[in-house]
Amino acid sequence: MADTNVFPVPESWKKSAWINKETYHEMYERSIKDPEGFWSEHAKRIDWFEPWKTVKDSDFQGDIRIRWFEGGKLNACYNCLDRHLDKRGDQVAIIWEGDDPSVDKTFTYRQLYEEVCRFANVLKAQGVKKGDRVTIYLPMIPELAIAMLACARIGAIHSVVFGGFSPDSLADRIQDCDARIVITSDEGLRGGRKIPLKANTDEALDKCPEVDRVIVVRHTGGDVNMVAGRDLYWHELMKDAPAECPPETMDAEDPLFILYTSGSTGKPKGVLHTTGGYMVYTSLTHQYVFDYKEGDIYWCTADIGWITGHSYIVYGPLANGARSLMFEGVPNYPDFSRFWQVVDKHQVNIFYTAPTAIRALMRQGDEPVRKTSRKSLKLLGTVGEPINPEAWLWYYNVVGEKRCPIVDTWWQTETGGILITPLPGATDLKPGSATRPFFGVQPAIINQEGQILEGACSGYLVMLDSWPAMMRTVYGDHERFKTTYFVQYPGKYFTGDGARRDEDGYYWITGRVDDVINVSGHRLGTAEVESALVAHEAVAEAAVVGCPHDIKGQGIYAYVTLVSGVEPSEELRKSLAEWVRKQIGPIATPDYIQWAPALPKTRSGKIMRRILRKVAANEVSDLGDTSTLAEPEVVEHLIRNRMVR
Ligand code: 6R9
Repeated sequence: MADTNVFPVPESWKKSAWINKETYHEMYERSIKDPEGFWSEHAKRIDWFEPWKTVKDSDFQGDIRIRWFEGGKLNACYNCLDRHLDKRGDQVAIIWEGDDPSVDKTFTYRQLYEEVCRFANVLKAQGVKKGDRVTIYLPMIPELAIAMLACARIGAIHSVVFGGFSPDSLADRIQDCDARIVITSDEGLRGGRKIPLKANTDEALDKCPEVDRVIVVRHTGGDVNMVAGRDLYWHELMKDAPAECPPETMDAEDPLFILYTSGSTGKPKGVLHTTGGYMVYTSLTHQYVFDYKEGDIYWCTADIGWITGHSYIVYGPLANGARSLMFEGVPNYPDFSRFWQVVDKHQVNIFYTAPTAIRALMRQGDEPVRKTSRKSLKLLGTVGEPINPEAWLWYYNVVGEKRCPIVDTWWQTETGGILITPLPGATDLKPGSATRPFFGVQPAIINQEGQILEGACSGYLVMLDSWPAMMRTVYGDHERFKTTYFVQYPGKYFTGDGARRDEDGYYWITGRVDDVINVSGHRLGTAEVESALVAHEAVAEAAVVGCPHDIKGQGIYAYVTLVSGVEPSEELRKSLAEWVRKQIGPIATPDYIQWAPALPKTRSGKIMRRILRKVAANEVSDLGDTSTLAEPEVVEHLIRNRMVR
């Protein structure tokens, strides 16, 4: 595929940006040749109570050890708040825009500091100590950021669970990290609809008898059931809490948070991030990738329930003393202009969103965009999945009016921060390419045998060495960390993504090569959806694959074999979809359910997912090698009855 479109760095950006072409190359070289020197210099952007002893100690062989800035002492919350008080105590830290366009709120750094200290004291009064896990199940309201920072302040490990997850998913995540306290709200609000978070929590806690405290934020004021002796209201606890709370001294390698993410097998993994390297890396990338300058208004539309919100709504921006906008709502409420109305209302300069949102908005035509000004915008960003060039061009031409560079940032929950990305003053853009590695990042493309390929090539994306924000382990299961990321291709971190590198050394991410599907930028393991399906009494067997989807990027396509005696029907199809939605959450609702009297298997009994993917994608003329199929007629039946043509 020839790269017809190249968008060179605009002249003005070459001069004004933090990083230009020359500095990028110089700094990148140095970051690889002399990582110790490079990172010890850049680590100074963080305030340390005590300096580190070793910059980097990492080994991708054997037991896998990743340590950065060991011996250094710091506190993440102190870096996000306290250190800004002198210079910008009265400057806005968080701009909160509610679901309802008439509702918003701002917090200055001082106000945020006081709220966080109060809540840190509340947590302490509830017996939460350094190293304890705190599960946070909140909608996109300021209390979410406050709760995270309060945990960080006292050294507790937060585990934020996305508000769209079901009671079962919440229960799994509470149990896995053995949290004893949950923070939630009465309800969430999205697009005018209420989400019963407290009721979901109650249901989850039926399975989590260890949880003895629930703190409930009153947000919508909706009716909730408060369990005596267990449930307390946030506002009541905050009333008398002191607004001063000394930050706990943490080691660079002390855990900061756990965030669950889906993999190709089994239940979600608790990705563990630690303190020092994460803070250095997220703040550095936030500054350089978004070219953040003092005074800029920065808006990342992600939900804080995902890594993007952790790193680029909360920790990175606040460590930089930025003004970070937090949005409770959705792009199409009250109408399809909402994003751009919010941009105008708060004079947003930097806007970071997901391709799925761009595609959904593009479908509505240009008018909802054009009727807004957007003059404040100077930079656009995307994350979460590959962006198709058509959507990129629409974003560039219509939203950014050809004035704003787009940073297509590739990274993962595991990577903690952005790894492959343009820098707006340094990188000529190609629509659909995440372009080049950030400082200190050493990507490589390998073939199936694990050999590193040179020059223009395509294969699997791996990382050859660690970077400061990399995950350290799977919480409570280091073995799983090793086998998931380091065993298949020994000595390398395997990303699970396929990629191509072109003649200019630009990376083009082609999507997951494992059994993970990316639905609207949200990761889901096919195994999770399958186990939800087979838990239904009518289902004997199920296989789930991703299929192309115009807006979501990938949709969920399920093949279901019913237990004998159960007849397929439209009604059953609907109730299975509803069942999965209830088990995991709305994002996991299958788009297609095809009845499969049998699934295509090899003679050794392995489901041939490759074939199922082809049928789901309506690519039935070339199924590839089918010689190992046990019963070829099974495939013929599936093809005849496929749902997408
Ligand atoms: C940050 C985040 C990670 C997976 C990743 C890849 C896909 C993310 C992308 C992208 C192409 C980009 N992905 N950014 N693919 N271009 N710019 O999304 O983390 O939820 O863990 O998902 O998302 O497939 O492996 P996470």
